[in-house]
Amino acid sequence: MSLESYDDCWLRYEPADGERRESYRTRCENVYASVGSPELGAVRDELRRAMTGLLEREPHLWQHPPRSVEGFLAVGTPDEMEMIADSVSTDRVAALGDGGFRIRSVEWEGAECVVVTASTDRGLVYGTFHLLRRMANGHPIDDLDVTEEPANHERVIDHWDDPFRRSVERGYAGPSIFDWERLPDLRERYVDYARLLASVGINGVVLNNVNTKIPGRGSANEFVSGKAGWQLLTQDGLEKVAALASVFRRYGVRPYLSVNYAAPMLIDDYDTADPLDPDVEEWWARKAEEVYDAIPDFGGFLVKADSEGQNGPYDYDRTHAEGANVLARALEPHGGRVWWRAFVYADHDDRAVQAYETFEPLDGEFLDNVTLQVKNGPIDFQPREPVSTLFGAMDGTDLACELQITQEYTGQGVHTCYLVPQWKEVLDFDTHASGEGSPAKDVFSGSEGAGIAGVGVVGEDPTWTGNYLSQANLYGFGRLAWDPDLDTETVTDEWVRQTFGGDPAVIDTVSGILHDSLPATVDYETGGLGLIHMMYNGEARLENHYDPSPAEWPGYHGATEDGIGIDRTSGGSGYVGQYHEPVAETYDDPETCPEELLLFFHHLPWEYELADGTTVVQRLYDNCFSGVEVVRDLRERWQALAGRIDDRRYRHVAERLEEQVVQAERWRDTLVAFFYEHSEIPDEHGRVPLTESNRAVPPRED
Ligand code: GCV
Repeated sequence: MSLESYDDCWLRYEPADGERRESYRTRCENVYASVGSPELGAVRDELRRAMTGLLEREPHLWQHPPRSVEGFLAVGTPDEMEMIADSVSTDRVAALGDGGFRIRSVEWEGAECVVVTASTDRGLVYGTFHLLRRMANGHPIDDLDVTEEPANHERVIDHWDDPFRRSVERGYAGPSIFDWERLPDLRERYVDYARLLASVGINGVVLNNVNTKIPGRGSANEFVSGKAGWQLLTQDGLEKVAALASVFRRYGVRPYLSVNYAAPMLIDDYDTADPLDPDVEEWWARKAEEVYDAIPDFGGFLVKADSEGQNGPYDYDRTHAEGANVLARALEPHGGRVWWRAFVYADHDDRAVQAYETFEPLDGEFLDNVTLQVKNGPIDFQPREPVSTLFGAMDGTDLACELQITQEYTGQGVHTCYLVPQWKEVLDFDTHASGEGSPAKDVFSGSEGAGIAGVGVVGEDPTWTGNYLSQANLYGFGRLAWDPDLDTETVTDEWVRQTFGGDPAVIDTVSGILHDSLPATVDYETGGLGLIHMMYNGEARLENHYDPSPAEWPGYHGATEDGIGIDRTSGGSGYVGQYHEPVAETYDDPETCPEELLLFFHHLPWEYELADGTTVVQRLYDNCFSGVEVVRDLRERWQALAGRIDDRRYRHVAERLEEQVVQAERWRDTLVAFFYEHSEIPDEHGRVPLTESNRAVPPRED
């Protein structure tokens, strides 16, 4: 625990094992690190903290290469440090992209050294964290020869934090960590957040919610709802952002802001925000100048336009490209970027088709400093969805994949649901855009303006993430954004070892729990055949999204007495036709469509036979039941760790798994009752109970 009493997450730096510790001490007890830039200050601070933990000795920091010691760690650029220039190929280092680094074990004047080098200071930060990760994982450091560069240029966390109420939309870990009322006063927690982010390679943070206006509260001019994000664009607001930027800068993290499309009206009483109006254009240009005067390394603006009540170019009959480009022109002279979200839906019978229909025709029309940010699936972060059709459809536009780290639909701050396997599926999905072997991840790493964005998960809770095990999702997001080729097992193993130490029984158990958690959630929350939106929404604005309530959403699952699922085939909504061949053909036919997506693409009779002869309804029952069994098993596996990990963390997770079992049972009972009510086909094992308490909640009437 840090002084402010919150968790260190994966940066615990527990003492290394005896044998390993000697080797680490030889090479790292003395540190020769360059000084100067803010990033180097962060490197030195981290090394001091980490080595004190790992080596159980405070390191000695040198300003020149020490000659009286057995070995040392050197961190710096070859330009600044001759000893480093002697130890690595300077050409190779110079060729590294921004953030890339090189680590080598070398002998230098008889001393056993480790060299961490890069061509940029940010690269030194990442290289340092990489070395520390290896040490925290207990790996040897006497024979290192590592070169890494981030695959994706932009690796950003999007906070859905309301700066003035300090709440977090879809946040399950308490209030926002950003205390805007007290800013520009700084807190130690900002530094620790920046450390966590940089340690996994995140290089951007959007500080405020994309919902800059509360839906349903009238037009921009009537905006009354409580001073949301747009106020950060005023002088006072920018001073606060600049203060945060001064912390993040040391860790190579750039700040971004979500802006309301009608900002000229909200801030300066303009009577239009029409992107083609010259006064509006000038307003954005002036605003960008003000922002960059205050924060020279500002990243840019994120915009949710024409979606769920937010203002946008449609208010003026302009396209999204026209809308985005006016902001892009304003940011361009300062090196800034517009992140424009593709999350739009309205008035369409099948919401899945809309993002593609809106944006694909605009391919090539966005300026170079616009990134189109697309959610991983066509609907909305469901436990399982097919991959968005826009990936692979817009090669004239920089695309970013938006993933949701916070668990809006996957058990919120309570359920253990490890999302790395879901994200791997998205990143590895073969779009076939340029024939076989065109994985989606190549789209996000394909250019400087592309990347990966994740909806943030942290809050004031001492665990940061609400559920302790959800820290693994934040960790995994960063690691995959840096290197989407990492396999799930590697990411899991790294996180577990750094978080819980080296006890093999603990590593096996925690890794196994994480591994089995997503399939279980998919099973009890959906029945596992591609159904979506089975959750409770509640009265307008309650939007619980945690409890089960399938009857609320007939348009999303299509359950009728003759069958279930939505027909998105060529004969149905046609969504399937947005994929390249042979994906389209495969999904179009229920015989070839992968079972886990079957009911997303097809409306099928309840007694439709699956490949193994089981009927659809029976498989739905079976999956709901087995999902609960797995969660019970997860709970027991965790209970076997009593006494093997500290009591505080043990109890925290144990309590949440208890709750998850109860909640999974509610999901199961509600869903199977719902399937039974519509199909009138009993479970062949006689397990389906139908009682007043699990009868599906009736649809909302608004
Ligand atoms: C920020 C879903 C969520 C909303 C979210 C929206 C979005 O609808 O429930 O909370 O709003 O997605 O991504 O813009």
